This record gives sequence, structure tokens and C-alpha cells, in this order.
Amino acid sequence: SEKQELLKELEHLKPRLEPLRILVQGPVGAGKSCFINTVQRVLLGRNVSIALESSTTAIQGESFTLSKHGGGYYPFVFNDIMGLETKGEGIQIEDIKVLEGHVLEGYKVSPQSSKDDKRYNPRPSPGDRIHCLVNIVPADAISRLDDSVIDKMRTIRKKASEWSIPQVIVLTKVDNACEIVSQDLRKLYHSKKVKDKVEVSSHKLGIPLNNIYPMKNYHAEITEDTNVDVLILMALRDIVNFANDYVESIASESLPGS
Ligand SMILES: Nc1nc2c(ncn2[C@@H]2O[C@H](COP(=O)(O)OP(=O)(O)OP(=O)(O)O)[C@@H](O)[C@H]2O)c(=O)[nH]1
Ligand SMILES: [Mg+2]
Repeated sequence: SEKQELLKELEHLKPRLEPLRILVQGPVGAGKSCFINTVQRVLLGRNVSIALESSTTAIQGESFTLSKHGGGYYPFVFNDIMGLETKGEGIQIEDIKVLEGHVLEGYKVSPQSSKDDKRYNPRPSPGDRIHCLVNIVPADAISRLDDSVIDKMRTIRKKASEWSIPQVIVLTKVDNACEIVSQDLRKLYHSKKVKDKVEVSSHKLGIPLNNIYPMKNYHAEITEDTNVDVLILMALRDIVNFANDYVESIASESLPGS
């Protein structure tokens, strides 16, 4: 099946360097934690509310390692940074130096943090950087999001663009945005309402339509839904491949003599 194919492809992934680092950003309540949980659930093939290995290492975010079904870990990690709602709190623009890999374990981001901090990494290697930026946007609330939240996301996105870091939008909560889709997820690509949300989010964040992944997270329901699984896995496959492409490109850049 399509799901098995995708799982196999992810299972056999051998990136140029490990782990690939995927940064997840988005407004409070957008579904960031649910997305990471759903990814782990689909990869393991069972409910996993406690299976995620989490450590608060890097920035204000938590870093999540994903377990394999047969033991071991996938060669990619998710970093979940806190919601971008609060003015003056949450991520500070300077803090996006994390994108470049300037931040070592234990570095505490605060408005006072500076380059003098011992845990500031002045010479980040390709493996320290973020390799893909995933913008989590709630389909049902995109039109109502505060401009300041969109501005912060755009600022981080633009910074990521300067370093050529690939970027996508994961558009969550499509079930809340469209009644028909909520009843049958297979109607997703025929939904005028979802199409509209995809276009609005593309316009607001400046990310092309073909890098937007509308989907539904596992949240309240216990029962497995292959349609949810396939949507998640297709997005994940692209995200890790984009991350790996990026790693390939920066690795060849930094080869001596090139
Ligand atoms: N209907 C629906 N609800 C969702 C979906 N994804 C997440 N939710 C719900 O949205 C709420 C917020 O989800 P979280 O994953 O905690 O959001 P978050 O982005 O991690 O929020 P913060 O950590 O506070 O920034 C929860 O009540 C979830 O159950 C989805 O795809 N569909
Ligand atoms: Mg969360």
C-alpha cells in the first residue's frame, strides 16, 4: 500500500549527516505538539502519547527524537519552539541564530543573551544548523491570526531564506475548516474551503502553494485512519528529503577547494 511504501522509504533513509534538524514554528495552539505526536504515532503504528523522547536541550524549544518500530531512532529530530502569540515573549528575533546553529546545549535564550555566553557557538558546523523550517498554521484560524504573529513567522522565514533553508507550511485542522472534509478526509483535495485556506496561508507567509501540506492531526480520536497516516507520511517524506537536499548542498559548499 501507499502507506507501507512511504514507511519503508523513511525507514531506509540514509541522510548525509545525522540527525537532520527540523524546526517547527507556529502560533499558540496551532497543533505543533500534536503534529510531532502524530508523526511519531504514524511511524510506530500505534498510539504514543508518552513514546516521544524529549529533551530540553537547544533553545526555548524541546527537541524530539523519533523511535523506530523495530527499535532505534530515525535520523531526524524535531525542535518545537514555543507559540508565537505573546508580544515581547516567545521567540525573539535575535534568537533565530538557532537557525544557523549558533546555539549549543544549555544555551538559554533571553533578551539578555549575547555572543559572550559560553554556550554560544561561534563556528557552527553544517550539522548544527536547522535543515528545514516547518511553519504550522491552523486552517480554521489563519484569517484570524494576529498580524504580529504572522510578522514574526515571516521574519524567521525570511532569515531562513537568506541561508537557503527549505521551508514548508503544514496546514493543520482542515477538519475544522471544512465540514465535508471532517466527515471524509479523502475529499480534501476537492474542498473549496481548504483550497482557500491553502491560498491564504501561502499569501500571508510567502510560501509557494506546492510547499503547503493540508492535513489533520490525530488529536481526540483513538482509531487509526489510513488517510491521516498517508497525508502525514507524504509531508514527512518531503520534509526530510528537503532537509537532506539542504545538507547535501551545504556540505559540498564547505568542501576544501570548492
Ligand atoms: N480538530 C483538530 N484539532 C487539532 C488538530 N491538531 C491539533 N488540534 C487541537 O488543537 C489544540 C492545540 O494543539 P497543540 O498541538 O497543543 O498546539 P501547539 O501548537 O503545540 O500549541 P502551544 O504548544 O501552546 O504553542 C489541541 O486541543 C489539539 O487537540 C487537528 O488537526 N484538528
Ligand atoms: Mg505545544
